[in-house]
Amino acid sequence: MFSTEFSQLVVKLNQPFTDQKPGTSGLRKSTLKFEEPNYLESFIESIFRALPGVQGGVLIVGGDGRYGNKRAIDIIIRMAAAHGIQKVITTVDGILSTPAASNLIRKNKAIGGIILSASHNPGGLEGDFGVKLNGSNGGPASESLTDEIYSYSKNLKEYKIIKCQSNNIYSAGQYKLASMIVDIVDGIEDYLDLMQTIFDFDLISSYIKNDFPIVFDALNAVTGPYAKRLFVDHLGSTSETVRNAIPLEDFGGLHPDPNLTYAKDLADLLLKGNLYSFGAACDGDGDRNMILGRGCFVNPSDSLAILAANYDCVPGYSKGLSGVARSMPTSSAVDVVAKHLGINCFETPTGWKFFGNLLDANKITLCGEESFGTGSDHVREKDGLWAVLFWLQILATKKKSVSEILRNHWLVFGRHYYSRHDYESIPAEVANSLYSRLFNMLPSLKGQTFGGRSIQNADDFSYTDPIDGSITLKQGLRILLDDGSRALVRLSGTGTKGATLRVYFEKFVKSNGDITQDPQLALKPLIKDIDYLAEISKRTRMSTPSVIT
Ligand code: VG1
Ligand code: CO
Repeated sequence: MFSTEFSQLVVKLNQPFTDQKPGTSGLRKSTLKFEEPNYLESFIESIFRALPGVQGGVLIVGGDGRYGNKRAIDIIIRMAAAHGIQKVITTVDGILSTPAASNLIRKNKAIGGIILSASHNPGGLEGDFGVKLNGSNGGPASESLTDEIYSYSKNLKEYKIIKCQSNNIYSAGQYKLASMIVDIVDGIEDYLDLMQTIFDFDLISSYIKNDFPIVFDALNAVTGPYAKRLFVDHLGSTSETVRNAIPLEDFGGLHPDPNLTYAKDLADLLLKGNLYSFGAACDGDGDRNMILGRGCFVNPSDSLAILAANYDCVPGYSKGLSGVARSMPTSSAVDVVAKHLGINCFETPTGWKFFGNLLDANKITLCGEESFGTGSDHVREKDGLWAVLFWLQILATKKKSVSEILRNHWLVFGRHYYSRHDYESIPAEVANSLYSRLFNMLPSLKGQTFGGRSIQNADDFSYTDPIDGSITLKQGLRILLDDGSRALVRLSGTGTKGATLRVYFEKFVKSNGDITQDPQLALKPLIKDIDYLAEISKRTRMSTPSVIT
């Protein structure tokens, strides 16, 4: 319980706050950095100065349960009260996934939400912490808002906070702090209610109870409590369905990034064992998803295309799709489906915020990224468990295995061989010089041979938002070949140790071609030539990437 005794404090700062990068909708740093005095407070103060509607507004706050989550919620609540927020809505134990936060913002007409997570980065004292800001539409803060936060943060001299005994309440109920209401809600049921408006829970339930065993790995992160309530309580699956179900401050040492490297135990269960017909995992904050079938892995780009192609299996989308979108590095598999459906397909820069305007304007219903992110207009974030339910709904309707669904898709639409190679934690100077060297080479590449084909164009991707006309430059280097194949190079914006170089490869094979190859083999000429051209292994001194998807 909050003490009734409190006073308002204005804390003076000795130095300005310069860590917030312009154009990024949050702050992601090492946990230790966030432990420094006034560090978190400085960023939160900048948010409260820039966010519209703070006086008398409603704010959603919660996080993925990593180390620092509860302390941060406490600080944000006390600062919110000092800034005239009317109500903060947070959740039992402070556990709130990113898509569930997006839902709460929209449902409660909040001015925005603060989500405490470094997403798929490891947690704990040796890991990372993060603060993500979402706006009133439920999506990641727009670039104009984050630029404003940045300009406040640079000149920050003080912050406001309520001083009172620390709050340790994390059970449901309403409390008062000064004149502000703190509403602690369950959080999970709101989200599952939304899922029930989209999917047919009865159909999925009877399917998975009857000889279609599934397994879900929460990687000791935020989705555990959601998944247990969903799969066990609502859908009637056995309690063993959810692995690593309790959110832990350090994720039990796991790296909560659902890919074949970091969710290897789950991948092995599906790829090597035969206990389960379907497997899935989500990341730290529950917005990413990985889908596996018995003996098969679904590439996220294919996953988006398959969801779009099978939209009519899902009651929530039975009226049809208004359009689809994918980030630039995501494969064009969904473009082919959009063409077939006669709807628009938009190509945006990396990052969910670029889908926001298209979703708000009802130009798209589904969207996704190659980085294990898929979502729809039901919220303004990618949504891990939603994607899992979408897959289960397709499987329960078609009564086919995951590998049959995949194969049938390629037989109809052709196959976009696709892979992403990540070189993690490389020295920033190495990454930057490699990148600028390749950038400088772009104009001379046209017409040259690459991966056995001719380079049709080579450029740095830029994007004009079709709704507000805003322009975003420098979104990744592209080598585009005359048969539609591509090799792309980007620097990650989410890593915290050194730099991460991402290299993406795509090659299309028609439905009557060889659709059964191993992607690394099918893409070998492209992989070999980008290494030669950009001197990746030579400059990074890494003979293989850290993660291959
Ligand atoms: C990565 C992914 C990108 C995703 C972003 C945030 O960014 O590539 O597709 O939108 O993470 O995901 P980058 O700059 O490291 O490539 V999450 O799960 O942090 O909300
Ligand atoms: Co995430």
